Amino acid sequence: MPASDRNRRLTQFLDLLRGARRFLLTGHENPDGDCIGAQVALFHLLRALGKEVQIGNPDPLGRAYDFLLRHTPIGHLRGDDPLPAVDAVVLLDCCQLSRLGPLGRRIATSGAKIAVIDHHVGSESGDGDVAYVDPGAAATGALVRRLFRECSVPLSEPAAEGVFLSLVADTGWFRYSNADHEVFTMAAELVAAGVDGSVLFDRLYRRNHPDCAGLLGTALLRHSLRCDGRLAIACLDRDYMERAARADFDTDAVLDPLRSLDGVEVVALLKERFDGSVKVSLRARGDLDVQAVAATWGGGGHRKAAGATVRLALGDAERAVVAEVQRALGTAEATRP
Ligand SMILES: [Mn+2]
Repeated sequence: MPASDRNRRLTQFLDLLRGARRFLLTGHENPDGDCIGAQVALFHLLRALGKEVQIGNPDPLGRAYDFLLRHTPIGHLRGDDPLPAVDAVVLLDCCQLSRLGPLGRRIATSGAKIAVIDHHVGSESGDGDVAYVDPGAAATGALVRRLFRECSVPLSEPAAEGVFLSLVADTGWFRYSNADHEVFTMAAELVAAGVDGSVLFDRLYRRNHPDCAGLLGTALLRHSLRCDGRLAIACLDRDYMERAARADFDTDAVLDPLRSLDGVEVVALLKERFDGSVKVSLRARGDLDVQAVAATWGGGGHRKAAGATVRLALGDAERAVVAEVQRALGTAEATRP
């Protein structure tokens, strides 16, 4: 996108931010660390600008994130809860109301202006009346950090904690290839603003339910290597997902050990949902563009991390994913013992 276009879009976005008085911040179903961290930071930016603001997500806050509540109210809007009267709804870390389930349909008919802040490819053409989008940004929280500067608002400690959560969530604690100069520069500012990374790490990952070790082990035992060892795939059925939900186990923890295997270029995690559809999460280590693979089923994301919902039974979804990854890798299928 030409720079003039980008500037025009940012100006439109800032005009809406300044013009509206009452805001609802929301995001995709099962909000992750980037989505929630960006919401927390934007909450404090808008409050500093004198706005009325509330956060209402389509799903309840995961237990790992409950420490954020000491500074920031993070609500959950059920399908039949009344929508708060607001002038603008801000979608963070996604661009389509369809990603919000029933809540999205109610927002669509509410008459509120829709603003999008996102870093996924193609989000300019989502449901936002205005959109602040940069696919080059490592996290949505990084975009909110830039908005603090645009609005000349200094970072408060609660806002800094939100941005830091976003950055670590989407860069795998600064290990992924998207951990660029901006990420490390921001991280230094956030630490200067009072964030303690090691305390945050303990709060996020070291308060797990005792069942989580067994759940991780079970999921890892279910993996298989396909496509001549270049694809690691694990399928989690509904029964497993119910047990994971009871222990609030973040199944994304399964991805990294699989990605660590020598020769593995793609990891696919398939989760059977309660409605019978299958959520496919894809991660790439090499050059393969998993966003293009996810697009086969109408999904999206980034080159190295993408997802889609597949409307097939779990076994059929597994076959479809193997076939699609195999096509993308341009290799013959060979299953290792
Ligand atoms: Mn993100």
